[in-house]
Amino acid sequence: MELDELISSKLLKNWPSFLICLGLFWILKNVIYKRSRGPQRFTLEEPDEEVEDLEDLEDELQPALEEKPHVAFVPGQNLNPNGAERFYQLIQGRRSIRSFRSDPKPDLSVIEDCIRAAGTAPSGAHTEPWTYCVVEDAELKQSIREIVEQEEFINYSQRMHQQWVTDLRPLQTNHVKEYLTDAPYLILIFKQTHGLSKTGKRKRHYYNEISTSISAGFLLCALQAAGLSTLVTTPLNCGPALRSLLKRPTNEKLLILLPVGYPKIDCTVPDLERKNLSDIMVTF
Ligand code: IYR
Repeated sequence: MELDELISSKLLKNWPSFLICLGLFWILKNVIYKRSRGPQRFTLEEPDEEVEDLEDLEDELQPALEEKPHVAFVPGQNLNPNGAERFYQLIQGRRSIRSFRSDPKPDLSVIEDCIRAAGTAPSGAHTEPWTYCVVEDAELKQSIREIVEQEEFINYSQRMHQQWVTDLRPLQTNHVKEYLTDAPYLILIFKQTHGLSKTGKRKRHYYNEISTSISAGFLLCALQAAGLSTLVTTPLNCGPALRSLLKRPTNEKLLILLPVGYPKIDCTVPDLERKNLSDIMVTF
């Protein structure tokens, strides 16, 4: 019997073990390949311009905060029995607004108070890893609009999955973003992926995205309390260009962009319903 005939007859007889070996080889190959590529990322996610090198952080161990004795906690309005109900009444009236009046323009001091409130949010190891950029300048708003519309055109036509575009249809959105030049203020919220210590070395910023998102939530509540309207936008693929436009450092990554002001008189909103308490809350 020829050698190749011998191999093929053995393979044919032992085909179940051959298949098992092939399967094991395939699994092993995939595990090794996945490991070599590092963690998977959502393909539409913006690539970090700068890969964080954790080894390059502060080498001497230093607590993020000064080690001081704790102080007594003085409760504020914590005992208000109607507080939650009143807050619910206020916040349930909030809607995402996409059509803004250029005037009247709210006082900058009101925006400052809202951002002050946002700055009271809890953060990982109290690192406060956020930067709020407030844009009032018309030319700058125009440049922001151009960057966003250019990317959103590609997003809607190529990057976003057909299901995503379909899901957005009831909201009547598209790549044209008039609110970016109409709204009297744009607030660009950046998360800081790391900070700088007193000695100028990189300082770890724990849970910087969660912390900044919580802070942004506080801002939404404060704006609502101030009688202002806004829209949470997350302009896909615009982060680096907007960061350079505003000359922000590379440790700051754009998380959210909010147009802020008053709605146009004829402004409409989608006819949405909210989930019931029983749909969002489970009691044990
Ligand atoms: N960023 C786009 C698309 C968009 C995405 C989601 I998710 C929305 O809830 C709304 C819009 C835009 O702003 O048009």
